[in-house]
Amino acid sequence: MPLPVPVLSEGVDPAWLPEEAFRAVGGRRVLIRGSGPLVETVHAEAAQACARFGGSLVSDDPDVVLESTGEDGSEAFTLGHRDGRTTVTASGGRGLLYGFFHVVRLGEAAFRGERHPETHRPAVAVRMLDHWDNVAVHPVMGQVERGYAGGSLFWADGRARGDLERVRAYGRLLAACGINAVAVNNVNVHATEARLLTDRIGEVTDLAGALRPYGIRTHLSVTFAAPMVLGGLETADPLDEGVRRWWAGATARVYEAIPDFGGYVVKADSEGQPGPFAYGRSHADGANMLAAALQPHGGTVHWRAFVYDHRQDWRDRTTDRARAAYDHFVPLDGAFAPNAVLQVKHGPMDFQVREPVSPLVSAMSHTPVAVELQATQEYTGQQQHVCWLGPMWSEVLRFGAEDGLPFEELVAVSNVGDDPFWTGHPLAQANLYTFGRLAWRPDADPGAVLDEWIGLSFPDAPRRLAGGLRRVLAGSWRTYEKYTAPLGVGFMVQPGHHYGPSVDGYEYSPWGTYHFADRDGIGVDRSRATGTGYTGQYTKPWDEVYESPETCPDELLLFFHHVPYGHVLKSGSTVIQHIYDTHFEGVEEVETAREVWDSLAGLVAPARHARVAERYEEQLGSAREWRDQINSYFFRKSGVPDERGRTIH
Ligand code: GCV
Repeated sequence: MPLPVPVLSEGVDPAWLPEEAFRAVGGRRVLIRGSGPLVETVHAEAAQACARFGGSLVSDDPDVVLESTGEDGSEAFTLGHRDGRTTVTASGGRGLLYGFFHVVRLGEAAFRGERHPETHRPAVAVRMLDHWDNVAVHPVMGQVERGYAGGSLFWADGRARGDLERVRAYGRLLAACGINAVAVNNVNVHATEARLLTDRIGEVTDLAGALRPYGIRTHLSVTFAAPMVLGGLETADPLDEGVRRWWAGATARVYEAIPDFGGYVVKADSEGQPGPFAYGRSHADGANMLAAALQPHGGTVHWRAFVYDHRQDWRDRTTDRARAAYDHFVPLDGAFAPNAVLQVKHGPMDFQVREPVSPLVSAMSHTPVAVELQATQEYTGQQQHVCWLGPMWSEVLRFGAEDGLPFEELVAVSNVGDDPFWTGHPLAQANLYTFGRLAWRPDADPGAVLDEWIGLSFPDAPRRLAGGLRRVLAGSWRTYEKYTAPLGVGFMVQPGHHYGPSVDGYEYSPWGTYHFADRDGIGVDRSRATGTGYTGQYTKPWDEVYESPETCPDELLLFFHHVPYGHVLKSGSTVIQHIYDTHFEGVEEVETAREVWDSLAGLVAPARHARVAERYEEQLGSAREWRDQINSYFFRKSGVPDERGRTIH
């Protein structure tokens, strides 16, 4: 018997799968052919849609045929429409599931006109969300580290949730946007969470069972020190035979419980997490030990490249955090096992609103690379501010992709929690959806993805609503960029929680994130000629483009160069005037967006409208704070007045 489609409890938002989204398929005669668990999921979906909209599951004369011809793991499907009949064919249940949701996305368009058979397949095989969820509430980081959407979806009251209906519904949402893997716990693995690998694996098994019917594989973050903290060994040295045996045994037991387990995610030698450096071993030694344990079972280790000195002396101008990941990992290219994937943050620092693409992404030609994006808005307004990240991610994913993608997999840090809107800010759902769709097709037009999200989440939206949603979301990333840290310099946030402005918050700290503003100028000199040499990590043409302030794109100028306030940008404005102008404009844009949102009252469900309206109040207050602190700071430092004479405090 297929499992029924998950039911949302009262008050939980259906996100991009409201019932109405199934109207077109549900009103038709649907024939399903094939067998296997994911075909059963499609069966349950189609049956529910038909029951709701008057169609039926039939054995002849269908309007739509959904056919799986085998039981392989391929995710591809072929869609066609001929002589009034729509066909979706796949060689296994996974492909059929994605084909079914594609038909849902197309709505009536799937059933009109002639459509030559077109095959759709994802550009990358693993499209994963990392949840930074703790099982036990952490005294500083709470239940979800950098989580802005309530508690964890997976963990409550110190254990895996008993009622997994919401987790099943989550799996369904993820499948409908193309995501196929989830890591269920934080990469900072604390004592309680470490045990998920061993005596608490049963809880992970339950979560995996809830996600599996929608084609989601479950992964686990593990601590490198597990052989010591869980196994009682005296060392976690990756070349020690006892340690290797311990991992092999622990991993075999995980696979007994979860035969399709995806593998491990590891943050090692990073921000205090244990790692191979303690034993004089390399990160390849560490990753390969885990890869060897996973290999017989078909699993993968995602080894994070976020390795840098977080105890830096701010007086030391020779150490550049931006260089760290490349410097650590490029010498190891070719040394990693085939099932060890290097997981690289998209920028060299840490998910700032504007960073160059990490040069490490395309430097590892003999190592599988996963690019890590951050859907949770740690530095981009914490789901209080509207900041749709589609255009930024699209720029990242297109960078260096002219002759094929320079990476093999995509990961995002999840922005979801147990909040009724899933993402705290209802409009932040668009980020999750966009990640899934761009992971499937990194060259997709993000604007088209946004329209798709609007179409699904607000079915039958009048033009004014669809237009309004587009207006408040489409430019929101650039708006956020305007009123926060300027020209790629980054940070300037309140230390610790990272919300709101504090220009010098990290300036004299050990974290390696400095702007070096003085009375004459601002920015970090990362040139080869006079700076830290970071520009030398890029290949042509970027090593040259970034090297000179004359060719460096304006939006990254202060990331790469220290320039006087009077430096003239390509836009024709000086740096200081640009800072003033963008900060005034950014706030004005939030004011306009808030008005647009207000004008949509009556067109959006009241609870959703109210939640967004509340957050606009917060966003506007915060944006004004950013504007005033940044403008005042730079006015006081530079003494240069605003040429338009606006109020600066
Ligand atoms: C999970 C940043 C965040 C940390 C996070 C870390 C990481 O430093 O502030 O909360 O830890 O990145 O990506 O590992």
